[in-house]
Amino acid sequence: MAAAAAPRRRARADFVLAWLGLCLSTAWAVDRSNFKTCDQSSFCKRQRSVQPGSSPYRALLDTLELGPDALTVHLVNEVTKAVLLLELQGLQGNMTRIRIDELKPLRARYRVPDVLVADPPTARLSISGRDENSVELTVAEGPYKIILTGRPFRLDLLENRSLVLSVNARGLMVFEHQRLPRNSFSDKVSLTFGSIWDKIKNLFSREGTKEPAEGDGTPEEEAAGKADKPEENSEKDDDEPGAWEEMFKTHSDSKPFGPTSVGLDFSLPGMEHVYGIPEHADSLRLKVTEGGEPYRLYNLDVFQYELYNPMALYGSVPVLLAHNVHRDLGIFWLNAAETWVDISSNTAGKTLFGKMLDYLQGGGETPQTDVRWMSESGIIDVFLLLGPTASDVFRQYTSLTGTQALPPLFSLGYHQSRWNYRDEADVIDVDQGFDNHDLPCDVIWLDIEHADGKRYFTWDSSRFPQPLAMLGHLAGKRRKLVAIVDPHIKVDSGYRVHEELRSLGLYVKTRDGSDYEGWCWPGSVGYPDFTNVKMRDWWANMFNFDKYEGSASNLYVWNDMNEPSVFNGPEVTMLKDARHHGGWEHRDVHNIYGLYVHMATAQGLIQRSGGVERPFVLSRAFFAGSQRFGAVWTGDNTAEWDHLKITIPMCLSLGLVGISFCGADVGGFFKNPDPELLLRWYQMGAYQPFYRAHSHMDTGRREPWLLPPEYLGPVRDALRQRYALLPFWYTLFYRAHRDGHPVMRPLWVQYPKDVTTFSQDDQFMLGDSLLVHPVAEPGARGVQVYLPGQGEVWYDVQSYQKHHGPQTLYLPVTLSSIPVFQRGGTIIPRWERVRRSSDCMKDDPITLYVAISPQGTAEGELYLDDGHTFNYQTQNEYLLRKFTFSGNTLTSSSADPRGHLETPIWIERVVILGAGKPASVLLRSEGLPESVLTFQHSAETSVLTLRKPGVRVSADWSIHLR
Ligand code: MIG
Repeated sequence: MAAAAAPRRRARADFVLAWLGLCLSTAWAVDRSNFKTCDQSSFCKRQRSVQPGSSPYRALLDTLELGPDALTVHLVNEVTKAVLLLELQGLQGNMTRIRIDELKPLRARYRVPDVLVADPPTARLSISGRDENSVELTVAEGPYKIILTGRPFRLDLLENRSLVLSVNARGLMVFEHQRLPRNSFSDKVSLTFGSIWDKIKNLFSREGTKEPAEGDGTPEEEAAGKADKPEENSEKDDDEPGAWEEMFKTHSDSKPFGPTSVGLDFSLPGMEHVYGIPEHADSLRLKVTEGGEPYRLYNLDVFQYELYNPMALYGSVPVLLAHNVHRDLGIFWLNAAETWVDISSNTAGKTLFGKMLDYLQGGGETPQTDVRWMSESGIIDVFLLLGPTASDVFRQYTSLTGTQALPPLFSLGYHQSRWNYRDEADVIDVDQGFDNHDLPCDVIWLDIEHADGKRYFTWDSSRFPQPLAMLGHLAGKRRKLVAIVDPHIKVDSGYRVHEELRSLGLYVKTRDGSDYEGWCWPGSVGYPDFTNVKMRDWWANMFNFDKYEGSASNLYVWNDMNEPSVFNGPEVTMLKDARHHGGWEHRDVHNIYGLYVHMATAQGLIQRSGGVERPFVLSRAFFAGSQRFGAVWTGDNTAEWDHLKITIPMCLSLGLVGISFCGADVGGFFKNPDPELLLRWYQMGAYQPFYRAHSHMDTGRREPWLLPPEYLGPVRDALRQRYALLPFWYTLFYRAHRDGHPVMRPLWVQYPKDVTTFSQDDQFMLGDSLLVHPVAEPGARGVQVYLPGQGEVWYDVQSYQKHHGPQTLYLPVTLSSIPVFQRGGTIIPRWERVRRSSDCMKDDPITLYVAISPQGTAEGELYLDDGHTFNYQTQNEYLLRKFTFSGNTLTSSSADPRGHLETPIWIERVVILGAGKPASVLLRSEGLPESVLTFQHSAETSVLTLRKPGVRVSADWSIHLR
C-alpha cells in the first residue's frame, strides 16, 4: 500500500511544481505580425475601399433568358464594360442560388467541387411582373418572390410583401475580371515589387505554355484567345500595389493571373443578430466589424491564438446565420479562397436607451444588418437559405453539404492524449492508470513522436517496436488507439511514401511545375495534392492493414497540420501561386485542402474494413461539408480560464453550420492548468461533443490520477456522467446525422423569441432536453443560470429540484458541481452501470429519466445500433424507440418501423421527476401478462423510481401509474 502511494504522491508534487512553473513564466500571445490584416491582403484592401452608393453593375434585362432550371442575365460593369453572367435558381426547400461568373473569362475560374452532396433540385422560376427596370419572379412552391432590378443591379427577396433580404443593395459588388497585364515595363509600382524580367516571364509563361488540362472544369478549357479584349487594361487597378504581384514579409506572391477577387453585399432588414462563419476565437454572436478588421476565413496554423478577435484560425465554414424573433435565414458563400466578411449594422453602437428614444419619437429605422463577403478568386456562388425557422435553415444547409457522419459509439467516450506518450510501456501504463483509478476511457492517442522521424504510417522502432501487441493489449481492454497522420511527407528517398508520391507526380507543384517543398516537423517536406482524386485514392489505400504496418482495426486516425501548415511559408501556409491538379492555384483551393485530407483519410478507414466499419478521423482544418468525414477540434488553446469559456461559443458556432462533432483540448494545450482549472475543464468537456484531454510536449503530465484526491473524485464523477449519458449523446448524433440538427445548440435555437438568449455564451443546450451551464470561473461559489421558457420547468439533474422558467437562478456550487437541468417534458436514456469503456457498456440495460412538464407530459427517444458498422444503413439494423408520458402512462413504441435490431438491452429502471405518489404501478408489455412494479417515491423531491420493469428495449410496452 505505502509503496504504491509514494510514486503517486511524487507525481502529485510534480504536478504542483509544473503549475508553479507556469505561474512564473511570462505571458504569451500570438505574434500578429505573422498574419495579414485586411490592409495587407491587397484584394481585401481594394474591395474595402469601395464605398456604398452607386454600383457600376447593371443587369441587361433584354438578355434575360428563363430556362427550366435557371434564369440567366448579363451583368455589365458600366465603367470597365466587362460582362458577367448571372445565373439565378430557385431551389426546392425554400432556397435560392445565385452564381456570377465572367461571361467569357480569359481562363476558367474555380468552382468549388465536392462540397455539395448533389446538384440541388431546382424549383421553377416564372416571371410574374415586369417594368422597364425590373422583373418580378415567382418561385414554384416557394412563399417568396424575387425582384431583379436592372440599374443598378440588385436583387430583393420578398416574403408576403415584406423584404427579407437584398443583394447588392449597398452597391458593394466587386468582380475583378481577368485581363492581360499591361505596360508592365512602365508600371512604376510593379518595379518596386518585382523585376521587369519577372513580368515578362509571367507574360510569356501564361501565353506560351498551356498546362495539361485534365478532365472537366480545368482553367485551360477556356482558351485565352476567346476572351473579349476591348476593355483590357483600361483600369486603374493595374496600378494599385498588390494587384499583379504582392509581398508579405519576405514572401512574394507572383499572381500570374492578376487580380481576380469577387465580393457582394447582403442586407438583412429586421436582423440584429448574426452567427456562424467559424472558425474564430470569438463570441457566439458576431460583432460589427466597421472600423476594425473583418472576420477572416483562411485556414491557418496560428501559434498561441488570442481570444475575442476576428483573426482566421484552422478551419473555415463560409456560412452565416441571421436570427430574430420572427425568423431565421442563412447565407452560404461557396468559395474556397481567402475570404473576409464585414458586418455592419444601423443600430450598432446605439445604446438600448438610444434605441428606445428612437422608438418613442416614432422614428428610428428598422434594425438592419449588412454582410459583405470578399474572396480572392473563384466565382460568386451563394445560397440563400430562407428558413423560416432555425431548424429549417439547418435542414436546408445540410441538404446541400451533407449531415454529420454518425460517429462510432466509442468516439463519444473519453479520449486521453498528450504530445507525446513516450513508448509502448507508457501507453500501457496510462491505460492501466484508468483501471487503477476507476476511470472510464475509450482511447489513448499518439502524437508525431510515435513515427520514425515523423514519417507517418511508420513507427519509431525503439519506442514502439511492437505496435500490434500494444494494439492487441488495448483491444483486450476494449479500448482503441488513435495515431496521428499528418499530410506533409518527409523528403527522403528511403521513405516509400515520399518515393511513390514523387514518382507518381502527386505532390503539389510550384508555379514552375517542380515539386513544392516546404518546411515542417520532419524537415523538408512535400505536400500531397489532395485536391486530386488519384491522390486521395492512393492515400486511402495506405490505410489498408497490409500497407500501414503495425495498424489494426482498433487503430483510428488524427489529421493535424492540414491547413496546410508550412513553417516557412507566408502566414505559416502554402504559397498562393503553388499549383494543384488541373492547373489551379493554391489561392483557389486553400480553404478546401484540409477537407480533402480528412475525406481521404476517412475513405481509407472505411476501405480497410471492406466498407463495413464506420471511420473515426479527427481533423484540425475544415471547410463546408467536413461534417461528413468526422470530428474537428479547436486546435492549440491555452490552459487559461478564458480559453475554457471560449470553448462554448467556438463549438456552438460550428454546430450551427453543420459540424456537430466538435471539442477543445481538455486542460488547454499550452501551459499547465492548476488542478481547479483542469477539473472544471473535465466538467465542461463531459458535456461537449468531442471529449479529449490533450497537451503540449513541454507541459507537465496531467493524467487525472495525478490530481490531488479532492480533485480526482470530481473528475471521476464528470467522466461517469459522460458515460452514463452515452445513449443520449448517441441519439442526438443520430438526429444530427439524419436531420441536420446540431447536437450542442445555443439557447435561442430552442427559444427563438426570448431575446435574453440571443447573446448567451456561457450556457448551451444538448438537443432540446438538457441545459448545461458549466462552472468556468476560478473559485466559483455559485453560478447565475438562465432558465428560459414561459411556463417551462427545469429539473436540476443532481438534486432533482424543480425550477420555473423564465428566471435567472443563482445556484450555489462546489468543486464537484456541473449545473445541468433537464427540461420538463423530456425523457432521457442513461447507462448507469459503471464500466471501463463504452464498448463494455453497449449492451447494458437502460434507465429512463422522465421529466414531467407542467401539463403532465413528456417525450423522448432512443437510437441504438451495433455502435460501429454501416449496417444501420445497409441492413436497417437499428432501433429508434419513442417514449411518451401522458395521462400518467409511459409508453414505448417504435418511431421507425424500418429499423430492427437483435439486442439484449432491457429497461432496468424508470425515474420520473415531478411525480406524485401512485397507489400502484402496472406494466403491460407485448405477449406478457400484466404485472405490478415496485416503486419508491420521495415526497420531498417528487421523484418516483420504478424498479426493474425488466422489459426489452425493442418491445412495445406501457407503464400505468394509478
Ligand atoms: O505544431 O503534433 O494542434 O494538437 O499535439 C504543433 C504536435 C503540431 C499541433 C496540434 C497539436 C499537436 C501538435 N501539433
